[in-house]
Amino acid sequence: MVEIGLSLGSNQGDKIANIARALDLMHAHKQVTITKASKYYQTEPWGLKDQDWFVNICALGETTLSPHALLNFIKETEEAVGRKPGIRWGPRVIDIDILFFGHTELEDPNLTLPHKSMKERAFVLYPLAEIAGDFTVGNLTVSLLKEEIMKEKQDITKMKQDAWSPVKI
Ligand code: PH2
Ligand code: MG
Ligand code: MG
Repeated sequence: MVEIGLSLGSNQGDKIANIARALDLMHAHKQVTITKASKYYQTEPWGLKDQDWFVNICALGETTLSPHALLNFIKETEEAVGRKPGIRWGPRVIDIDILFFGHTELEDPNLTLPHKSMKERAFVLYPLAEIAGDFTVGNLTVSLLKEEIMKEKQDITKMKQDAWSPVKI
């Protein structure tokens, strides 16, 4: 078992339902357990500004899959939730990114671990700090990285909706 960290986001359709469906599908896989999800956050678009706001969360889990097998399963899950090919940083029904895979460091054309841009993204660090503040990326904790990014005043609002919670059947 390896501990994994995920970032999920949606800015099309029923954003919360899309994220919850993705978590349900991942949790239903025999070799994946989603152990904890953050609350939902309403976040301003990052990268490509002229699009609808996003809902983002982070989740923690465990898997016996390899990093690339997990990535393939994530692509299948995104398709099952309704993702269509689109432009980089553009609107999407669902996006699931692997933030970390234990402390594995890996870089190839399909996958970089830990996630390359997570330190620059408030929409990742706010929800991640809620559930994994003590996790270290490089030699810095997620809490500290969040403190740093807070200075940039990106618009991130925690929503009232209850967090997704795991029910394994
Ligand atoms: N995802 C992107 C590009 N920009 N902005 C926010 N707020 N949230 C996202 O999940 C997001 C984004 C591409 O993956
Ligand atoms: Mg992404
Ligand atoms: Mg992605």
